[in-house]
Amino acid sequence: MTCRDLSEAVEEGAANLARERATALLAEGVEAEEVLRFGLLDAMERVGQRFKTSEIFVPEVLLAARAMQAGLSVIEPRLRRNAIGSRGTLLLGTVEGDLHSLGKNLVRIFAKSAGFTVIDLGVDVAPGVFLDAAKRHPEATVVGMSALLTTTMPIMRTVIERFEAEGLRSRFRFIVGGAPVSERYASEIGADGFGPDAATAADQLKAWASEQRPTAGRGA
Ligand code: B1M
Repeated sequence: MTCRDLSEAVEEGAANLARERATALLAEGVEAEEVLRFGLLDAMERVGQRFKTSEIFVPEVLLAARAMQAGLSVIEPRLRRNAIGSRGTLLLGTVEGDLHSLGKNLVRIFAKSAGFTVIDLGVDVAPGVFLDAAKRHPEATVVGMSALLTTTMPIMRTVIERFEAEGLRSRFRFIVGGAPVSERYASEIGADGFGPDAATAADQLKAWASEQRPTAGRGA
């Protein structure tokens, strides 16, 4: 069994097979991070390319996403193995109008393994829902937003603006990510951090958690 076998199962949208192959790879001693990278993420990369060139369509992409999620659920406990006590609370969601969940789910897994409590608000999360969650969870200090569509990226700015308008901006740090999002865009919309991938996002969270929070010069 190789990661390539798993990757093919994901690409074909065979969820049960993906689950079986991910389980077999772990049983053979392959590291969960390797399974993630070469068995799951590579497959979705190819699926994206084939979707772009109209070789496959939404139903096939959806099946592949389900198969990836099946594989992810197998490796998740291994990725979380090193989790320690809570380092803080993250409010996480894919922004309004956007149904892409896999990247957001990966951020959840990596943040949890880094010791954070994650309030996962799901996908298609309206700015008001982020705000309500901020009010309901006074312990939360970070908001993480994922966007996969160029049309939904601007919602991330709206969320930050709404937090500013409600006087909540200074309590939070904002981290954003998703395939079309760049460091430059993150900075343009006033986010504090950008995650090119979920592991780097978790590193950023850890760095923030170990810092003394600045109290001046950061928004309302
Ligand atoms: Co959609 N889709 N999709 N899709 N889809 C893309 C994003 C697209 C690039 C495909 C393409 O054309 N090549 C394209 C967007 C083009 C654009 O905006 N310019 C696209 C489109 C057009 C659409 C629809 C409009 C298609 C249609 O209906 N005609 C539609 C929109 C629906 C909606 O959201 N309203 C749609 C639907 C879907 C499915 C539902 C079928 C399915 C999603 C299923 C699901 O998520 N449960 C789907 C999928 C799977 C994809 C592709 C193929 C794969 C995305 C993915 O999950 N990648 C994608 C092509 C691509 O991205 N190459 C595509 C794996 C995932 C782990 O990566 O989410 O990028 P990603 O996360 C990465 C990093 O970005 C980062 O960490 C992860 C790696 O560790 N990251 C963060 C992500 N969020 C982060 C947050 C952080 C930090 C890092 O901090 C908080």
